[in-house]
Amino acid sequence: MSDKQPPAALTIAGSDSGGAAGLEADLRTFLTCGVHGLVAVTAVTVQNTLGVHDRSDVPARVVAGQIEAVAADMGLQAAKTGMLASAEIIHAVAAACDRAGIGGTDGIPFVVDPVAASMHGHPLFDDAGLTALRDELLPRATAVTPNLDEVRLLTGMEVTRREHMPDAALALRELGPRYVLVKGGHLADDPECVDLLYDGETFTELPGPRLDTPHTHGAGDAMASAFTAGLARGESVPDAARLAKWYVINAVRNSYPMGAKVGPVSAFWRVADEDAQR
Ligand code: PXL
Repeated sequence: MSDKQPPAALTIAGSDSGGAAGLEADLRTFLTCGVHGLVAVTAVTVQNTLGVHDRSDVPARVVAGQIEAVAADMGLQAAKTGMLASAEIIHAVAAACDRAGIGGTDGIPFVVDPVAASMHGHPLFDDAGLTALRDELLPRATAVTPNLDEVRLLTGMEVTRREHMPDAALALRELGPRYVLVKGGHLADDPECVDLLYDGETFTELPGPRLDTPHTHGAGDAMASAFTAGLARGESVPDAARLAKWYVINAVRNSYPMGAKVGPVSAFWRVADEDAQR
């Protein structure tokens, strides 16, 4: 036994039976960033690389119960959201986070990844969910981490060039988060993959290469959970964002084919070769 307690982070997210995205990606990322993973499951998806075939949402009361139970007894240093499934679950998450001291000005750092659709385009919540996320979670967020589709859903702004990203960050910050991290991965014509961090005063670019692989399932989840892990370890928001960018570049660089379509990003590169056996 070790007396040393690792930092802990909570993911409030859905399960991906394919193990590429969702809470499975979050837990793997937390582990490989040295952080104990706590979970509040919001939904179970029936999923493979061909799509999301079915899903069952967890009752809102049970989602809130998981958050409060782990916060009350085990303690956590950061939290994140992924798939939130419905407006009802989002109301319950917001109330549970208030009770658990997650988010807000002096609360536990809280990363809101505004996951709106699966990578196959299946909605992971509806319009009421989007409104609830915008009105109830963004004002509590330490940071929000949208891709450009999510920027459009949240602000109505169409970002088609890197130069548009600062305006999108300004608009998102008006919705209440302390920091905005806009991800440039969806700018297919951009030769690089640059993300932008904004704190209300300063824009910080997080540079990265555009990697030539179709296998990117779970990249957004890996980035948001590495960011959350950095915060749980006590890093500043800009340092945690840089860690997340480094982590996701390596995760995509080491991604692998599986199934008929888009394969998962990797965490094997964080594990010793003899353990990973690949
Ligand atoms: O990558 C976003 C995401 C989050 N959570 C679940 C998902 C997906 C994408 O497929 O299935 C459960």
